[in-house]
Amino acid sequence: TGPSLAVVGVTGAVGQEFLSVLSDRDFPYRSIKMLASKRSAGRRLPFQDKEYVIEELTAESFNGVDIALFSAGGSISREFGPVAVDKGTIVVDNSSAFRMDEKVPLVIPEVNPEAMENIKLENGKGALIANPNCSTIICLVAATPLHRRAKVKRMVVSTYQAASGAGAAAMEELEQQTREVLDGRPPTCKIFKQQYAFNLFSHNASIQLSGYNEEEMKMVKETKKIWNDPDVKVTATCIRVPVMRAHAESVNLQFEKPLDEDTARDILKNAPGIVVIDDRATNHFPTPLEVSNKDDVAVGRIRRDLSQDGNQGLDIFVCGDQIRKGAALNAIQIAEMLL
Ligand code: 2RA
Repeated sequence: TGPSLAVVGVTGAVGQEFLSVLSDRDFPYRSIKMLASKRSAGRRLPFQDKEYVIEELTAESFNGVDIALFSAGGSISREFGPVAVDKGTIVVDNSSAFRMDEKVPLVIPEVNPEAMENIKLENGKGALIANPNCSTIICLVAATPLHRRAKVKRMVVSTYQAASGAGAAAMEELEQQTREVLDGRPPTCKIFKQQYAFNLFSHNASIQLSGYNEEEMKMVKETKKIWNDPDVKVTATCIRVPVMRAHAESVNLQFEKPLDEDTARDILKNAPGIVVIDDRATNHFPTPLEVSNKDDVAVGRIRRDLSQDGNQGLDIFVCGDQIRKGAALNAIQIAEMLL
């Protein structure tokens, strides 16, 4: 029983995390196909109690596939996503290719499950569902419960993004550079063209005419779509920091209605997908290491924004695993909603 699955981009950091999450959550698939580029085809891949052979991704790969999890970059999603949909497959796409397409639901299961309510496996019709950008997911898992209570008028986000967002190679290079720098050797800078170890820099996404980079504009546009609120004011500054696999984000929220910090803390403590780490006495707050390889987004530093009148504003600090909740877990939670 259960759907037939395909994992597209299975050798990448997110592809590998798809497999971990499918196992951890005992996802009830009846069959699974491991798909990757020609370069990886033929490699053996142990998974659960079987050994699979990685297959080259082709149009025929989706024959008989119920759900395909894509994380192989935007061009692969643009080329093969519609092909899979035409074969009756429901595609959950981790790339940015279709996120702003108004016909494509952009879904965080804890936040806007209603966006995909018309997509059903039993219809036998293909469909495409987009996974939001990792920094958007991590921010909105924390901000939405507060938004639902007091309606966010303006959100200011500063992100501290991990190497994993740029892929496994960036994680390897961060480790290599750190060793080189500590040994007094020149750092290898192939991925970001600048030293990453013991440094931080503006996110590597391209800068637009507005002066914002694409990563920042994803936060702005995806928030408006996910909250179905084109008028909410959002601005973001995205920074790459020398951390392996979890993003950290400082989030300032201005509300339409007053929301005091104790009420906010209670809301967050009872919200899905969140753990509150907010201990002022011991200065214990969320850290990337503490959330790495975990499902929950950690929220702390919950405090009234003293630059605003009354209880109209709140500052919080959020950490979340970029590969897990930021990508693979969110996509598989979407797939679980189809069961
Ligand atoms: C990053 N959000 O962290 C991107 C990954 N998709 O670079």
